[in-house]
Amino acid sequence: MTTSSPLPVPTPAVVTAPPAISLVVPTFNEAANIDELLSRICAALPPDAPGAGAVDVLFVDDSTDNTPEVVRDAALRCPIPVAVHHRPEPHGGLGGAVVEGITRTTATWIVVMDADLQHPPGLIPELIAAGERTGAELVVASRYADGGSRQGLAGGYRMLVSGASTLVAKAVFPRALHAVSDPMSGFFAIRREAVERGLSGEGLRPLGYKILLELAVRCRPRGVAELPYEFGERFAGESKSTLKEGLRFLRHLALLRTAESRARMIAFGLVGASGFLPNLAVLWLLIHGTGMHYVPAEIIANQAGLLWNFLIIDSLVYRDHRRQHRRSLRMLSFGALGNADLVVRIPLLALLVTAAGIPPVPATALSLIVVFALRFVIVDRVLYRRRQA
Ligand SMILES: Nc1nc2c(ncn2[C@@H]2O[C@H](COP(=O)(O)OP(=O)(O)O)[C@@H](O)[C@H]2O)c(=O)[nH]1
Ligand SMILES: [Mg+2]
Repeated sequence: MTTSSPLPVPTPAVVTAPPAISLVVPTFNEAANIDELLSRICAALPPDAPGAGAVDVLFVDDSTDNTPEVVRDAALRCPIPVAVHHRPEPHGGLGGAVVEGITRTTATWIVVMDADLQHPPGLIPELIAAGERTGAELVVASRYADGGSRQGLAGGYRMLVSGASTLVAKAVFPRALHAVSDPMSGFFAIRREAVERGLSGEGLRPLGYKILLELAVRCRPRGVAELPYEFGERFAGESKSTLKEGLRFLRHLALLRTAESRARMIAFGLVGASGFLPNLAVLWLLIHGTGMHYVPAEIIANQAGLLWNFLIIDSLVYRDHRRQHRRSLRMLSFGALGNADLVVRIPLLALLVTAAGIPPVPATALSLIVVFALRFVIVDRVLYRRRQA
């Protein structure tokens, strides 16, 4: 940089309150880690530091040991508010605990971290700063980003399982996890707006350990940032992760994946069914208004239904999956497919009218329903096939 560059024009000071942060810490028999964890959290987020925002900590506990008492005792010595919610029933395991914790907090930013100090509390201010700086709704502390490490994973077997499940998750959700190098991370910060989007959509139903996967897929955070970190050794106690967790993870993936296409199928069905109305209305007008024969009338009326379907499906259902950039070309492909079904529908219609004696308008309605199922399969599988990352 040269010294002759002009002085920057001072920007007017914008006074914004520092964002409030709620830490959500799931615990299962972590009594021996609580003191150390809280003292490191307080060192990382001193409440009296200049510009410090409000911070609170919520432990969501499913322990069978005295972890809740240890937390309450340590809270008395802690300068930031600390609460513990012991769940009578451990619904959804670790993931369920985190969701329950999130819904019990109110801060703008929610930070989720483990209690065993494998997640360094010193990184929390950087997670929030990265989110504020970039505007990202999700900031992931990543073992796989450049500069990160997973040396705290006990042994080659756990390393292999972690690496393999990361690859599988990214292959199953190439778009949702595109910017997330460590979707198995249990250490991240997420803005409340993003979580609320997930809660108000299909809801959050994590199974077991992979809560970030659940949030990244169901909340679709707008903007993701990552910070590398070193996944440390457990401070005390034992890992609760088991082989059963691995099987749960696969079930979780399958549930998330099918929930997504199920939702699309429902949206597609509703839009398609609503397209019957313009189709049948135009058909009725042509037959009864102009005396046109029902076959050419339906060929014309079909265009009205297709145009209606295309506009809604293209702008709402598949807006994030467009493979063809030009709208006119997408419309032509959609129209070609939509009219191709006339090859099946017109003979079917003629059969219904002439052989079964059904009047043209209800016969058309019936033919639309029959061909509708077929159309979904073709559009969903061919025209809007998911782009691979
Ligand atoms: N509330 C709750 N916390 C859990 C449960 N299982 C694990 N945890 C906590 O989740 C965090 C991560 O668990 P850990 O055993 O360290 O998993 P690992 O790091 O993958 O070996 C720790 O803080 C655990 O105490 C559970 O069923 N309920
Ligand atoms: Mg751990």
